[in-house]
Amino acid sequence: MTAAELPRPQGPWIDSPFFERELVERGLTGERAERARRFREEGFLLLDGFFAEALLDRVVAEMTPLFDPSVDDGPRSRRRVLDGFRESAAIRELAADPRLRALLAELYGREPFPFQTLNFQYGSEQRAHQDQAFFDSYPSGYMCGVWVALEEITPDNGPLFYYPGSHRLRPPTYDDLALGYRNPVSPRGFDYDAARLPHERYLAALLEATGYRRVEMSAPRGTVLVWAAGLAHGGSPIRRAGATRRSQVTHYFFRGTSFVTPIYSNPFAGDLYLRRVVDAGSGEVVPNRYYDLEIAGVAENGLYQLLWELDADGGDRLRAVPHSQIVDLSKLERSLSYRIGRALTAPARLLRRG
Ligand SMILES: O=C(O)CCC(=O)C(=O)O
Repeated sequence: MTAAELPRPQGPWIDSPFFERELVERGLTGERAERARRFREEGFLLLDGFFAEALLDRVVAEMTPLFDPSVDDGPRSRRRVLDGFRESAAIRELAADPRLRALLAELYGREPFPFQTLNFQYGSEQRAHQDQAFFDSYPSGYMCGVWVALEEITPDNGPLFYYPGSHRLRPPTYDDLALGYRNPVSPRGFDYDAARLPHERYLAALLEATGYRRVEMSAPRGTVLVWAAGLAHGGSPIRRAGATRRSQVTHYFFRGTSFVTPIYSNPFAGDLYLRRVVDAGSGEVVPNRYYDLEIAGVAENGLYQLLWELDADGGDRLRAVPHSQIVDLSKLERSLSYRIGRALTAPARLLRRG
């Protein structure tokens, strides 16, 4: 079979059933081939001494004033700072590091970009979860996390833990969790977080049933852990009260894909939670794409339905319509203007039918 005939299913090449052939065609040998094979099989990579000490020092100095000691937990609290890249050049520099992006580009075969940063002052103590339930792409799998130790991680300051190989467990969708349907235009409201806890409970049971090994990561300052979207991971308990555990997590998507939150979506009913994402390095909005089509209309994170359209020249277009624009017919039918309009146009409808 010639190279052109090699089947190329969509999705990261490291997950391809033709992985060994892909390695050859991409010219990856020796340590680079080994690295790709390890990442494919275990779902994570450890890199020592990847960043210069001076940059780690700057990140610590610039993140420290961004924590809010008056809030115990949340996006901007005593523990964590969400998207500190907006204020801090050092956080941005770490997130957009060109050597790191080159490594991710080699592993995934697409151009990565950082879209979210999380800086921690204390261990997160988060239960095991898979980022892929909350951040995935279409085609699936073009997402990863990069965790950097900004100080030494010991068994007592809330080390990160992960389950090697668990990236192969497909994260449960909302419907897999059998939580019942949700109507996004219902006045009863839409609880986005309804599946967070069930997801964690399901994953805990699944990890126990499948027997994956839990690894707690003690590591020197500067250690980098790259995790695949599906790798189950979380934060261990802080066993020494008050101990700090400074770290930065950067989440990456890859260009040329769409950015989705599967656990908020309902593919059967056509409800897709799409994300409007910004490249944390350049500040530029990165469009959602399906093949070579840019999906128009994703003005903010939210639930959308996708509509096919033709432009004036007969060209294909795909548009995301937010649920806020989807007409609530029951409300419309009750409105006085609708009923007057219907009454006025009734003779015309009768004539058409006749
Ligand atoms: O740093 C930690 O303890 C966990 C961070 C994490 O789970 C995440 O960012 O997805």
